[in-house]
Amino acid sequence: MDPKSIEQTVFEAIESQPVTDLHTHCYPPSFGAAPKPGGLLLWGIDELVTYHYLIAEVYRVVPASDLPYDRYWSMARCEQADHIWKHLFVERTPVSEACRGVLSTIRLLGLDPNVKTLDPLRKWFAEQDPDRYVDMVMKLANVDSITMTNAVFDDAERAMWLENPRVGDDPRFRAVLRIDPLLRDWPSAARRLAAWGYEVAEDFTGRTVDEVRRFLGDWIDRMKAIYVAMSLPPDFRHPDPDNPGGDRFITDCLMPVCADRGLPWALMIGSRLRVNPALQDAGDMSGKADILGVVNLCARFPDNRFLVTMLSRENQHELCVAARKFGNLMIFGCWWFLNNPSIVDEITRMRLELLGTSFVPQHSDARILDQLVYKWHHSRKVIARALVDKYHDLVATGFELKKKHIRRDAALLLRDNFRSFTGI
Ligand code: HDL
Ligand code: ZN
Repeated sequence: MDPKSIEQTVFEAIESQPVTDLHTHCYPPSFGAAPKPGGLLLWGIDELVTYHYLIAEVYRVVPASDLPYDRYWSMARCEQADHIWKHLFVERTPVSEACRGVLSTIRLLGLDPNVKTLDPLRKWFAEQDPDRYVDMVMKLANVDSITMTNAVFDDAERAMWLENPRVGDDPRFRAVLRIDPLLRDWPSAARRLAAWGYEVAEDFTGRTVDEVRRFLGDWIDRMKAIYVAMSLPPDFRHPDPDNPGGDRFITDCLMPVCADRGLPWALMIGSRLRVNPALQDAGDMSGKADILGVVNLCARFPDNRFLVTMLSRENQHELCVAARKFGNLMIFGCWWFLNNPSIVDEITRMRLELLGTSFVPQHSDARILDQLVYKWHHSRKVIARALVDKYHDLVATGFELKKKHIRRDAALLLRDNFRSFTGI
């Protein structure tokens, strides 16, 4: 292949390859769509502009001394959006990744990113039907399947599943059983399972093991979950002598159920929650974790599969090295505070050099449906650029790179590695 044609072939392959997005917080309209109170499908310009990343950023410009947090939280969504638009997009240059993302989405939808107020954009969104808008966004983002995050310990979402077990039956979406409290706070989680009718005791007496397994099986089946997920703090360890209940849960319940069903366990490690509680979802931060927890799990449970992403930039190289040691470990994404072009570039190049094409370079983590448009538009460009340089290095060895190789690699990285690791 002529080196000059590598760049064009790579960008074409990456742009045209449909993505299976392995981790988002998006929902189909069956879960209720904003602005319906309690609707879980968040979409449209006011949700996009008030995404919690932007709340954190606007509070750097207009401090709580000028706008008390509770005053902000009492504002209507459109008032919050107007406040953010004014201070981050009009009175300052929207150069941050979260700001740029909003503008990319507006432009790619064919709208004007230079409006001084949001009203013209609100008018266009008001004409959209949420269900058709899901199709429009998936087409623009070239995403063939959206993987949800279904938090069974969230009372509102659990009620929706209990009321209508088919609520997740939208072919554009796949479900994931999200169970953070079972490790983050086993005693409280055990009490809730007992309240839901499972014979579970905090000290694992009686039928606890069987009943926790029944709980997991009931919800994996109800949701048709394609994996089980947790976000874990930087101090996550396994084994963890300070969390004997959590260790028992992993060893006697979660691992046997996942192995029996062939489901991976996704660990998202490094989120230190609510360091600034007044910022609510915007108040979490990252922390460096100990990779040994991942290494011990992969070694102790060879029949289980682990999807792992870590939040600290400082953990990324050792996570790559751990993936070289365990075929049952699939590392994925540039999560949350790592989803910035400069860091996605660094991590992707390192992963290509250490793992070849045996990893999943990105997920969107979209919380607002419209974000799929910018998160994938931005990520594809960075991933393509890294691949171009790696292919140039490869061709310099005399290897005869062909277009079919590039297309195959794009499919592996953006869809097939995840699909084959989860068996979907
Ligand atoms: O725990 C998670 O899944 C994280 O992705 C959080 O939802 C986080 O608030 C987020 O939105 N990250 O992008
Ligand atoms: Zn997430």
